[in-house]
Amino acid sequence: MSLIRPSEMSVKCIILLVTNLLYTYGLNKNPSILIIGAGPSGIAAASRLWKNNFTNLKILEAENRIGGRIHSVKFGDAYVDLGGEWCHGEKGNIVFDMVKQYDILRHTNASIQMYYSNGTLLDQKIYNGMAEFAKSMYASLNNTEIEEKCGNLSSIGECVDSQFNSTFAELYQNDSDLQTIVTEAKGWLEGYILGYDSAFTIHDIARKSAYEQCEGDLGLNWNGRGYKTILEVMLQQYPDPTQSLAVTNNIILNKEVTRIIWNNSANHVLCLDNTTYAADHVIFTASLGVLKASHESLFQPALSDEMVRAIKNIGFGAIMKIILHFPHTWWDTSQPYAFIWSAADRKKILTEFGKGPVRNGRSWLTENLSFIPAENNPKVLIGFFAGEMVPEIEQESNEVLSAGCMYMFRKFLGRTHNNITDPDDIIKSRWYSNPHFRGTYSYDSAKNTEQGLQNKLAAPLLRKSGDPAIQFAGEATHPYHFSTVHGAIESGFREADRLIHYYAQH
Ligand SMILES: Cc1cc2nc3c(=O)[nH]c(=O)nc-3n(C[C@H](O)[C@H](O)[C@H](O)COP(=O)(O)OP(=O)(O)OC[C@H]3O[C@@H](n4cnc5c(N)ncnc54)[C@H](O)[C@@H]3O)c2cc1C
Ligand SMILES: *[C@@H]1O[C@H](CO)[C@@H](O)[C@H](O)[C@H]1NC(C)=O
Ligand SMILES: *[C@@H]1O[C@H](CO)[C@@H](O)[C@H](O)[C@H]1NC(C)=O
Ligand SMILES: *[C@@H]1O[C@H](CO)[C@@H](O)[C@H](O)[C@H]1NC(C)=O
Ligand SMILES: *[C@@H]1O[C@H](CO)[C@@H](O)[C@H](O)[C@H]1NC(C)=O
Ligand SMILES: *[C@@H]1O[C@H](CO)[C@@H](O)[C@H](O)[C@H]1NC(C)=O
Ligand SMILES: *[C@@H]1O[C@H](CO)[C@@H](O)[C@H](O)[C@H]1NC(C)=O
Ligand SMILES: *[C@@H]1O[C@H](CO)[C@@H](O)[C@H](O)[C@H]1NC(C)=O
Ligand SMILES: *[C@@H]1O[C@H](CO)[C@@H](O)[C@H](O)[C@H]1NC(C)=O
Ligand SMILES: *[C@@H]1O[C@H](CO)[C@@H](O)[C@H](O)[C@H]1NC(C)=O
Ligand SMILES: *[C@@H]1O[C@H](CO)[C@@H](O)[C@H](O)[C@H]1NC(C)=O
Ligand SMILES: CC(=O)N[C@H]1CO[C@H](CO)[C@@H](O)[C@@H]1O
Repeated sequence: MSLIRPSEMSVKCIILLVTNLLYTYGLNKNPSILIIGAGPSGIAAASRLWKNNFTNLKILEAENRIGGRIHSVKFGDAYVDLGGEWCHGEKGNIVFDMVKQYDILRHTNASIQMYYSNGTLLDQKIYNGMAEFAKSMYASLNNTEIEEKCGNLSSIGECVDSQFNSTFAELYQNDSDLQTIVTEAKGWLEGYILGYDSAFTIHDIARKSAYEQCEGDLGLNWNGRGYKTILEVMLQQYPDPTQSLAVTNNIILNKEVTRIIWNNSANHVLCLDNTTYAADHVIFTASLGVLKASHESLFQPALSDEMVRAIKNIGFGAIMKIILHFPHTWWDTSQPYAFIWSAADRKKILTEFGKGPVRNGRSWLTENLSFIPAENNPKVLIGFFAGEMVPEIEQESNEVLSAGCMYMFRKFLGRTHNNITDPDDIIKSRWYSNPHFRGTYSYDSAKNTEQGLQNKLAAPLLRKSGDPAIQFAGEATHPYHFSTVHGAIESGFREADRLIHYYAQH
């Protein structure tokens, strides 16, 4: 029998390994972590934890793809985005910072050409006046004149209603044609505002919001690569795919979580397919829409009253995109289009084009529409709808949607554009009806008077030991960048850092 003495070398190795583990995990353990949702916040949290050697990690995703409300689809010559599309700002924007070295982002031409339903191009000053007016409605812009008039009003809608006529009457006092058109364009203006906040009505959008814009260009586009690029950057698949983080192997798709049970020692996660997972920590990232619909069944024990109040009182609505591909380009690809219905043409639709949703005598085709040319994708137009009819428009067939868009293009653009042809392909978003989202992004609601609701939504559920049991990330948990991809990513990093710091101290 011979005693094998370990070599000096391997002893050193073992000591090094043990020290390393102790150093990295303090308690000499690699805690088990479940991240629920593989949208930008979940991917951000997973990638940061992974790079910090927290490898006992799984991501459970209900959809059959990663990305969540980032959904870039190859369509035509490039990628288009059914969800998040633009990087909003440069300074203090984590998305901008992560990709600036790669020179991908491009400026978007935001100068909209407005067409009137009699087929004429309207003077640029109408759009400029509308955009200026829309901006002035937000209290954060400190417009003293508007503040004097709207200072006591809680919603953007009330301020628009009270200021619209007088503002434009003054602006266009010598031009009754312009005054008529502007009055008819009020609905479009509402839709323009709804697009920023994804509410169903501007009467629910708070004038005073905690949202903070990043300085710089608010409409940077991905030049046909899609917003998915930011996921590839976080997962180190871009620019060099061979550097891909192995955490991608730990993403489990088609895995809808139905219940999260926790106590002072453990978390237990149940899924729709009856599988179960145990974990030391859970990071929950599903949308505020999912929380509104299911928080009662999702969490055991129930969430605190304070948290439930935040879930109820932060706003969550929906916008919609209809994306059309044509056999050839018949429009001007350099700028977006907006369509203003005359009161007479608005009435005519119901007899001229009777298909699709109608509410209170209004056709879905008058619901706040704009079309923008897709970048690097000359045969594709992206249409935006906003307002209370979005849930119904989502349900409509592609045939009706495409016929409706064509009816509109011919009416507004027929006089000025040649060769308008029917599309040969169409895709559309369905964020509201998808139970894994139930809408598009969060906003500060005019009905709410409490400050800092986003922070209440972000508060982790702690064990008696102070150990975080359930953490919350996602755009709606960001105190001032909510509703955006950069906000979602910052919230994911925040929750990863919470665990990293916790284990550095314990
Ligand atoms: C139409 C549209 C346009 C937008 N435009 C912009 C824009 O131009 N710029 C911008 O910055 N932002 C934009 N946004 C907002 C931005 O896309 C979102 O703020 C961001 O993607 C949210 O990321 P998240 O990780 O918080 O949530 P999500 O992306 O929703 O990720 C959460 C994930 O959780 C999954 N999930 C849900 N329930 C469960 C469950 N029970 N079990 C397991 N998984 C579950 C979901 O499938 C999803 O993948 C837009 C969004 C939409 C929809
Ligand atoms: C992760 O572990 C590796 C090797 O075990 C080590 O070299 C590295 O420094 C660790 N990273 C961090 C962030 O702790
Ligand atoms: C359309 O309406 C505008 C505004 O009233 C008017 O200036 C223009 O001449 C009209 N165009 C046609 C073709 O009727
Ligand atoms: C508006 O005023 C507030 C408080 O005085 C200030 O913090 C903020 O920077 C101002 N915003 C703008 C856009 O000037
Ligand atoms: C706003 O409310 C205050 C206090 O109730 C009142 O004094 C002031 O006149 C109101 N201002 C406007 C513009 O209504
Ligand atoms: C603004 O003008 C429209 C149309 O002329 C009218 O119906 C509405 O009552 C006016 N609103 C206000 C607040 O004066
Ligand atoms: C309207 O016309 C009057 C008289 O011609 C002129 O003094 C005024 O400046 C004009 N207003 C605008 C907004 O153009
Ligand atoms: C805590 O939850 C775990 C997992 O569901 C369970 O096994 C354990 O018995 C629970 N502990 C207490 C004290 O309830
Ligand atoms: C899960 O379990 C329930 C109750 O036992 C059963 O009705 C259901 O069919 C199961 N679902 C799957 C996907 O196995
Ligand atoms: C942007 O739009 C304006 C006017 O709407 C147009 O004159 C200009 O050429 C466009 N710029 C680019 C870069 O396409
Ligand atoms: C537009 O139509 C005319 C006549 O049919 C044709 O000669 C021309 O090539 C078409 N242009 C495009 C861009 O398809
Ligand atoms: C042009 C138009 O119909 N605009 C509508 C936009 O959406 C709001 C809210 O649903 C409606 O009130 C407007 O009429």
